[in-house]
Amino acid sequence: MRDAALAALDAATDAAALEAWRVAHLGRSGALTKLLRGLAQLPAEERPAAGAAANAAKALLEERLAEKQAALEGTRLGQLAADAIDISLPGRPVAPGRYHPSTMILREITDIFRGMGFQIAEGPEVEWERYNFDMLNIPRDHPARDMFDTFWVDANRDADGGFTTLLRTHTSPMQARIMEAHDPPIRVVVPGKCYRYEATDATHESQFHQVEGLAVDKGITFANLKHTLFEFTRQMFGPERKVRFRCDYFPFVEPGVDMSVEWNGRWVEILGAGMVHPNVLRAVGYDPEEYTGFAFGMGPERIAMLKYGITDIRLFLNNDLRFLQQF
Ligand code: FA5
Repeated sequence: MRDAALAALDAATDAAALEAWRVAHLGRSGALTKLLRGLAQLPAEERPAAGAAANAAKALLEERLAEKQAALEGTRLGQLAADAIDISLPGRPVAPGRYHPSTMILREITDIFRGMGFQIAEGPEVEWERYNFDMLNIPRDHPARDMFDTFWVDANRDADGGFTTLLRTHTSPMQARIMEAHDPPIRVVVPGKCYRYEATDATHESQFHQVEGLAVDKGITFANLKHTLFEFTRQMFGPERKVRFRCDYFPFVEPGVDMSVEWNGRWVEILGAGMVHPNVLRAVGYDPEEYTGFAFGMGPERIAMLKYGITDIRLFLNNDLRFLQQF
């Protein structure tokens, strides 16, 4: 019995097996315990020798169990020590995140307009053709659609099989959405991403931001537009920076202008603007005899380029940390 128990003990290699072994061989209903209890049934002269042998076996098994437990504990402690965290090691630095330059300039722009009493709204980047074009006085066959090289989205088609959804080419569709949902007075700016299918160069990307502005009320005039945009450029670039207005054409304004800022001896266009076209007001159910408004759409990346001396707009989206970490 002793030898069988010792062989079984050799085979036990973890704490659970050891405990099972203890129960089987030394436990209250284990074989050895039963044997010790049965001693009383032996003839009196055999009892001392049998008792001594059984007790010796029990002592030996207990001793071996203790040894084995200690050995096992030793390897477990060794493992724990090996796994331990060395709290004296210096930590790995976590690089702090930072804002993208487009985010920074967008916040700067919207803050300036907030200071002039404009609210901020946002709208969908996947837009209906209707808002991006039709409601802005650009019906399907209008040549001005060529101004906006469009990424169409094949999600919806009209009866003739034509696409009716697109990646918005400008933030101007939000003019129609906002006027449709609210009565005047309106004073709002809309920051957001725009997309155009065009060959990229130093001042043109196929994904860029715009900030749309819209003010509609009784008696809004071109002078209000000019004042607002001059005040904006004064705060953004400082009072010394040269800016210029020129006539420009957009189907959704009349008259239309663009505004450029001087940079290294040349003019860089930063926005288009004008008085909201009566057809646009009519399309949203406003009476153009009662209400007038101005609107503008500016390019924040262009503004950041002028402000920080960035020479190529493509730097904004090519994820070069040497560029991004300068802001
Ligand atoms: C428009 O998109 C008109 N919706 C602006 C407007 C709004 C006019 C309201 C009148 C009333 P334009 O295509 O010129 O116009 O773009 C406006 C500005 O967006 C540009 O001045 C420029 O700063 C920026 N922009 C346009 N295309 C790109 C491009 N591919 N990459 C970077 N910036 C661009």
